[in-house]
Amino acid sequence: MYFMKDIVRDGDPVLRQVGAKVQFPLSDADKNLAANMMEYLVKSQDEDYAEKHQLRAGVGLAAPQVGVSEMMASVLVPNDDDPDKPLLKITLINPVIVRNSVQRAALSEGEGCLSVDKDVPGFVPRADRITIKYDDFEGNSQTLRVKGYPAIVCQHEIDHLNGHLYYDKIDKKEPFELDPSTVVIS
Ligand code: K2U
Ligand code: NI
Repeated sequence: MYFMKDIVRDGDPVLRQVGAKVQFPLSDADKNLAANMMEYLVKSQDEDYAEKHQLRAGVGLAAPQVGVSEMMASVLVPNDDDPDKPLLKITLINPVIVRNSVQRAALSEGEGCLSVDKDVPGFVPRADRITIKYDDFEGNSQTLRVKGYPAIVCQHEIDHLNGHLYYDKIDKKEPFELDPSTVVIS
């Protein structure tokens, strides 16, 4: 299980590296990495456990954020209507975004990051719909199409694998300026 002490913070060079491709068959270390990252997300969304262990809630966690410079990220987007059926629960291995919609989207509250302690205000414009090619645990290539909030989360995590942080995308001069066609997600 990871705790906040295990989360690498902004300034550590690992967050600015491009992760290494994950090799198959998966090593035991990579299987454990995937399990531990997803476990963090599950436990961080359990209010009692998160409070007891001082976990920041997360809907995504990328391997570089726990100091492993590899192309692997976990995503757990809860479904407010049915806690037992998350909107998206997936481990993305070697993910590549192969299609981006022209339509942009941004979260109305901006973004945060478990690896960035400071609050960086501003909109983070991203694609509203994406197609991701990734490898599953057996090394088979899979395709995932997501839109809206799950797409925002996947892009945030895939950015981590390529050494990018959310505030890189905030317009420094006009942080709250958005193209009028951008979908604002609350
Ligand atoms: O990668 C991380 O640091 C995890 C982020 C993921 C994130 C995705 C999209 C937009 C913002 C952040 C954490 O989940 S940040 C905390 C959080 C928790 C619940 C909902 C939104 C953000
Ligand atoms: Ni992050």
